[in-house]
Amino acid sequence: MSTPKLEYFYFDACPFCQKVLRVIQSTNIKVEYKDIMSDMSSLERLVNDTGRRTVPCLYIDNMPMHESDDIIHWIEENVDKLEKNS
Ligand SMILES: N[C@@H](CCC(=O)N[C@@H](CS)C(=O)NCC(=O)O)C(=O)O
Repeated sequence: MSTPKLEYFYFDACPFCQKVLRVIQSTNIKVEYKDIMSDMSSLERLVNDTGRRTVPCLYIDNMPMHESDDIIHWIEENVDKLEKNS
């Protein structure tokens, strides 16, 4: 089975995003970063898909997940099957 594609929507000054980022970095999982402050197409996609501009949001195979604690919990539960950076 292939590993899920992960896209991480965030902006730098968001403390909830930083909390999730620390887990992304410590687990070394591979994500595509989507900075909604510098990339308007990512912001538009987030708003179109979720009706909100709230971050952090982790897209798991194109399914958006909000809430930093839920995202961290999901990463910790699934870390063994996620692709890592080389
Ligand atoms: N309970 C949420 C809080 C997320 C949150 O408040 N994010 C702020 C940035 S720090 C935000 O995106 N605010 C803009 C909005 O919700 O429209 C979490 O833990 O992820």
